[in-house]
Amino acid sequence: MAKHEELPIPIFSSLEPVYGDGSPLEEARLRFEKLKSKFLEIFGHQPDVYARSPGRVNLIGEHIDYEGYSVLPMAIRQDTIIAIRKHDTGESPKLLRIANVNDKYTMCTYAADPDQDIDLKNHKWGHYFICGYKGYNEFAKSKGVDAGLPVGLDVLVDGTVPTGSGLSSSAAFVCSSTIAIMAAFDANFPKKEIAQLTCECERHIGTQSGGMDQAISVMAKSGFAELIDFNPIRATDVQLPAGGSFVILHSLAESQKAVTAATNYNNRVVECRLAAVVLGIKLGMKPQEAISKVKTLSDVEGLCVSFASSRSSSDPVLAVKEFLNEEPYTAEDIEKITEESLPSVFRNSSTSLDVLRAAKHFKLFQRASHVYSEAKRVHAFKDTVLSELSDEDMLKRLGELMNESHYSCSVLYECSCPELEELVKICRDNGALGARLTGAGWGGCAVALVKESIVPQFILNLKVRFLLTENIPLHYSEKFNADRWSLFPHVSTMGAHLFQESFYQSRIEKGVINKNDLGLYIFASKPSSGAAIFKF
Ligand code: NG1
Repeated sequence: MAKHEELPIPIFSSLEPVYGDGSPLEEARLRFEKLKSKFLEIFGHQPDVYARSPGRVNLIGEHIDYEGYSVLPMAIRQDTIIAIRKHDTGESPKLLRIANVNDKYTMCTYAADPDQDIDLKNHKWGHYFICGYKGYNEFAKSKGVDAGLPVGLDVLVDGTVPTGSGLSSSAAFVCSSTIAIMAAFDANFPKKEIAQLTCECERHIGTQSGGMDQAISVMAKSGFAELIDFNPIRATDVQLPAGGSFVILHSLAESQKAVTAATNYNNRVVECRLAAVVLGIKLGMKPQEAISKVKTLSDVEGLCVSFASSRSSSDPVLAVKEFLNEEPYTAEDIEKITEESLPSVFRNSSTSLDVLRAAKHFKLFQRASHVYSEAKRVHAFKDTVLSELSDEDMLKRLGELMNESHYSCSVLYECSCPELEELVKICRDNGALGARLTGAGWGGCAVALVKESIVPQFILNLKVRFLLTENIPLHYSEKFNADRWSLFPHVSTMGAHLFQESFYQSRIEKGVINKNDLGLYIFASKPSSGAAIFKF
């Protein structure tokens, strides 16, 4: 039997295989009906075909996919659905018209030229579709096949993955776009090839994306998290232990990955490359050789491990401690080691040159320590799941690994933010076995591992309850206004306590979110299925 990743994207003629039954199916039916009628209303035609691809939550393995290390995400039920119609080849003008069911996103129109550059300085939501359009063309070329472009396309998008949340709305959009375009051309390929192609084409948006999000969005299987390996891309099913549930919580700080790339996401990619090159040189490579051969920290792991073995260890972090300074490096410090200027080292990557222009210094020790230790935690997580431990002990250990991961992201990789720190702490205070930021960070979501039996209470506490924190004098409680007290009748008899507002309640009161939308910001998720094509 062909391996899962060798199979093409499944094509369904009904929604059940993806959305199951009950309310998720009903909700999906309504979305597809709306998509179809709105498509007709906007474009005056029926769509030819539909594609969907889900968002994901990364359980562990943050900021290591672009360093070549395995990660462990699962798909969530929120997804992006695309309806598409290919124009006849003679039809002109040849345009890509990309509309959205959400009025917040106004229609974007592009020429149908697959070689067009994406205007990175002028970020538009439709750019993500162009990534897929360019990607399909590049992929067809690489296979020596005629992509049949340029051709005009009418496109309508409906996404339910919250944007800027670290749940990969961008990959859900790029993957569903690419698959919809392929389906419109009656093309289909093995999932692992589509995962690779979508990872590469999302880079047209300007982030030096690692590949995890596209891989899980394309290859996910209902009921399983996946261990994703790279080079080549491979997915291994991971059955999560019974009795635990993953709760996803939005910090309400938006993480604008594409806009902040030069100081955040791409900055870390560049710092890791520099850390790897410096380690390579310190461990015996000639500077020129290191610059030309070493792209990621995984490229020098072997050298680091050999060094560690001289100290009876196999931990690459030992080499980091020995050869990298904890103090941040200036560009000049690094150039003394590389014997080449940094703009010259990165001359082929304009997004890396943007990073160099924006950076004051480079924290090589901290970034490398995070990457090597996080890569180990991913395997520890998978080994724990496969171990003989009782479910209870297993969940406890997984929670610990998630907490360690968060600490490393926060302190060594510095990709957290005050809102995520607050949220992670509140999750732990409310009984989560572990909690961590998920995705790129700098805003977006946290994921908490919570015993299934307390999930409803956990969610309720975070949504609406005031938390009892400590005994304090009565006059503090009088600061709360009478209306709010009346929501909590039991409190009036407990005047001598400080009640801290729940994370979300306080934001509702400040008008940051609407209380009717709370379900979008905090929810439990089971592993969902991957990308699909629908032909009805
Ligand atoms: P988000 O921001 O959650 O979509 C990004 C990258 C991933 C990975 C994580 C950090 C893209 C599309 N995704 O995820 O590849 O590097 O950050 O682990 O750039």
